[in-house]
Amino acid sequence: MPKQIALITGIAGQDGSYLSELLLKQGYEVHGIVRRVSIEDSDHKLGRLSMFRDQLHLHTASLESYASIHQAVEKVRPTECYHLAAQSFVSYSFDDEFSTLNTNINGTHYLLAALKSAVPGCRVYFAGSSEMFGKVDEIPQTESTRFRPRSIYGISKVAGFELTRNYREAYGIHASTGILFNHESPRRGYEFVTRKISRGAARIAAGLQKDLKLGNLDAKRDWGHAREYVEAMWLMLQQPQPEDYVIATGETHTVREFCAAAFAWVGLDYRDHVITDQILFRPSEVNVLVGDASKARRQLGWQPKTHFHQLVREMVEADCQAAGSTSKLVPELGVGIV
Ligand code: F7E
Repeated sequence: MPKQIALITGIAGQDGSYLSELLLKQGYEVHGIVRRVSIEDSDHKLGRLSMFRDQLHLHTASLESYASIHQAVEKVRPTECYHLAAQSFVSYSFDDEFSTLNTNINGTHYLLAALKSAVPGCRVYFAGSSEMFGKVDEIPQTESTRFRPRSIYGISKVAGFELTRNYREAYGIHASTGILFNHESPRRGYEFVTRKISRGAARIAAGLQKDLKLGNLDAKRDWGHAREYVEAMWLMLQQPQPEDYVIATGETHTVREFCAAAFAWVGLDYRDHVITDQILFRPSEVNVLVGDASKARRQLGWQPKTHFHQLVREMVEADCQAAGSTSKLVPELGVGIV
């Protein structure tokens, strides 16, 4: 069998790090595109890759430059390409609409065009998002649910989805989109709500901070484990035909429930520490997301394994270790108080 060569954009992120590990284990030659600033500040920006960095091939390129993307693709000549890089923080997309659209839409277009020109046989994964569903038409959401995005980020992902579909239909590229619902882990960035909560609970328990400021506690999300979601990405590219798949747990919980569970693991009641701040509410919110991953189960043989409470526990325990506090493991509180 010819050597499998993977190219990952966004390799330094949560998903990129789990995906690299998975592909290295399977014997792939793994290449990643990173920004120049990441190399310059590698201890900090490439921290998630530190355990296996010597096994990776990193290339500097910018999603804002077609020339640099084309050059990287031409040099690596991948057999599989995973496009994970994006401005992925929804809140920020309200503050800087133009750069979010520019990076997320043009970046995807540049990559698809470069692959088509240099390695048209390369299989491509595009990281879609449940944010594309926005003001949802139906519950749960499936591959045929209408997209009604409620943020510039969601709009940029719908455009990326359509670009991917168009390259598949017009040029015969093996390109698939994973419509991934929220996926978390101890490697999640601190700006996302789950990590903000797990870290906040751990630091409060360690006496390092008193309160935690959050926005909308009533938003509902379908939270799974990122390590399992990258397996679905890989499975999509092993299929004979390129298609789009919803990847989700099928369970939804409020941000408030996440708080209750996380604080309970450190023996605290979130109501004594969580403060809501209007500034952290979004101008337009996605109120409820819950996905139906039956197609992925049927066609890819993929299904989620980590339950909500296990995920919360794993995140809180990791942050407790970092903060020097101990998880007191009192799940009953977390399940009970909301
Ligand atoms: O917010 C609410 C917030 O920023 C979740 C990204 O990976 O998943 C992620 O997008 C919910 C929202 O993730 C705070 O209003 C309350 O309702 O963790 P988040 P997200 O916006 O759902 C999708 C699938 C992606 O594709 C995205 O790239 O939590 N919330 N208080 C808060 N959110 C944040 N960040 N901070 C708060 O203080």
